[in-house]
Amino acid sequence: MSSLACIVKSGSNLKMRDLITPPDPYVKLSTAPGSPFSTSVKSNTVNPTWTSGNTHTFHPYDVNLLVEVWDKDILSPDDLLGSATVDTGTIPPGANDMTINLDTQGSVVINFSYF
Ligand SMILES: [Ca+2]
Repeated sequence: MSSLACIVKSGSNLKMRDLITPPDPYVKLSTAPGSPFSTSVKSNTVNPTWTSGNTHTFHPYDVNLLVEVWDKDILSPDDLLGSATVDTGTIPPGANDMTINLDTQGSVVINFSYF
């Protein structure tokens, strides 16, 4: 059984929850059999880029990978900015950057590689 490495690279045009304050986004990845993983938090941006704290390996059985983008908040619960589902069975072999459109607005780029 192969493993699937996921590197969350960036987000683009993420949803603003109000007109003034950009979100503090982080990306959460989860599969039904596996433990969820969250990237580090980026402050005050709708176009985050991750260079660390952004890599996780799953052991999928052709499962759906749930991709969620959350806004970190200090004084209230975090808010969901958008989500998408990726069928890991459709990811081709090799290292692939995939642009994943969220159900609200914006997208995230994740590099997937089976090994
Ligand atoms: Ca926030």
